[in-house]
Amino acid sequence: MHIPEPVRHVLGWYDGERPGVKASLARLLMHGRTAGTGRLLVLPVDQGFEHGPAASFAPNPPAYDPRYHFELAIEAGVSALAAPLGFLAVGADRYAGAVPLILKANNANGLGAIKDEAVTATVRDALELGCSAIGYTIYPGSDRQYEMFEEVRAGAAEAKASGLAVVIWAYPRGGTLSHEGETALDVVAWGAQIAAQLGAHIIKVKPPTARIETAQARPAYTADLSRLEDRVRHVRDAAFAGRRLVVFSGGPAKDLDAVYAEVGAIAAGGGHGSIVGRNTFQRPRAEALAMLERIATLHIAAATAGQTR
Ligand code: FBP
Repeated sequence: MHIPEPVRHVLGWYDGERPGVKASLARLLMHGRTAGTGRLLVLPVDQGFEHGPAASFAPNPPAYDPRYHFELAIEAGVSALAAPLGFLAVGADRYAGAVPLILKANNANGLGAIKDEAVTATVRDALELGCSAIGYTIYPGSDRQYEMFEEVRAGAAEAKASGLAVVIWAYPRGGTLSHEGETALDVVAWGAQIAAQLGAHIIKVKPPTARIETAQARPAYTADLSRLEDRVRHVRDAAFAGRRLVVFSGGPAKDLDAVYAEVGAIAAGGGHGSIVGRNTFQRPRAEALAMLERIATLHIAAATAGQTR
């Protein structure tokens, strides 16, 4: 298969990494609608575990079935489907090879007060399911952050030794951090930096607001950061000057114009893609497919216009 220049360029950021890991990254970057552009579009479906089944799937009941998400991911042509072990195990055999998989190997739920995650799957599970990558969430700022960092570092090292790419969901929360502070620009950028330091190849963050949370960072933020695309560019810079793939999440379901405006700003700011769950699978299938197509188109257009780097 010919690997186009934008993908070779991205793979160059990971020089020194094992060939098997780079091949796994290439698999993600060469699959689906955004194939060859250096951008990613991921369908994450861990919300049943994290937010509960009814809150996640009742708006569109076919989505209770894990196979629904495999078929949505395949038909939409996303770069990868990301989900916990139980979910992936339902479809990995039947849909083997049809869409790259990311095993979400630690999980939390909203029932407890402590901001922590349990390790729920192993690197061996990921290999047996045929995954291209393994994913972990970190909660920078939480009272359990350092244990989480150690778990993720160990999991990432084992994954890389087995040729898997590593995705880190960087979600600052817990401890003394305010709710608004979780998505403050300096905090999101800090989370992205920590994920990069922990060895992530792909970093998943929430779109940052213009709020600056920490006193020590405030003097650094003198520019006008009222536009999301400029904030996205800053977060990308925080992840090793754009030398790590940074993708942005969708959040709770919102109206179509709001989704497209946000994705448009992410794409224009050089964000490397979108990872959008509830906004897609909580809508009827045809609407979800149309939405994913539009999101892909926005990223492809931005990449083609040379805004990737
Ligand atoms: P959504 O697009 O549905 O927000 O999914 C992206 C995601 O990262 C999921 O993987 C995860 O379950 C969810 O966001 C976490 O959301 P929250 O921060 O509200 O717990």
